[in-house]
Amino acid sequence: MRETDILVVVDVQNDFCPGGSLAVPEGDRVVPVINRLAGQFAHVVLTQDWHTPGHLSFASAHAGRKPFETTELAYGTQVLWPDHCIQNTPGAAFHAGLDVNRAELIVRKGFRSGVDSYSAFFENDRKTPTGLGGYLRERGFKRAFFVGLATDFCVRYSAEDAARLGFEAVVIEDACRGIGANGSMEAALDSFRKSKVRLAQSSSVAREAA
Ligand code: VGL
Ligand code: ZN
Repeated sequence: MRETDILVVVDVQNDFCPGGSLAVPEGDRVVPVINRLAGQFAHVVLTQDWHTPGHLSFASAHAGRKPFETTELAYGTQVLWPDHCIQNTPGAAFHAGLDVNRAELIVRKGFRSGVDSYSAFFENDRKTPTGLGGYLRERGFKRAFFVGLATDFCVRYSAEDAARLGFEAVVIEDACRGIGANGSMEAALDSFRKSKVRLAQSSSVAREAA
């Protein structure tokens, strides 16, 4: 790949894999695909969902509410999730098979107790930056490839924000898996089509290099 390309590995954590509290179907299947891809990139960053106990995005923080229902918060509509990726718990750790050694940066997100953060670039208020945009710009990256979990939430919002910030954004479909809550998968694919996010397959990414 080019020197100005970077692979962004989104939330490949135990709680999003089978057996985890917010398991994405086949979530662990992305691991070998991502490890192979990582070897083709000169630069890799990881994101890590990193919530406080009792985080406002958890259904358990709202009396009488169940996971996957939605609620209105100050910054808009929020899906209520099972408790997941709580700081310093095994569920928040990266999947043991993920090759994290080459990662140059780990961006943690969702650590403010009152606001969720799907995107690697902005909190769900869509305004508060994580700093990743500045990091990528300052280091001269032009094109960001997104892989990981989940296609319809954190991968989606990360890729769309990258495009909005002026980076070329590519989602490598077979290196992602989705949650599929209330039509979220269809919404994501539709939204990728409308925004400037391109979809690719891992088998063709190496060939795109030059
Ligand atoms: C995610 C829901 C809640 C994700 C994180 O990584 O896609 N989804 N927290
Ligand atoms: Zn989360």
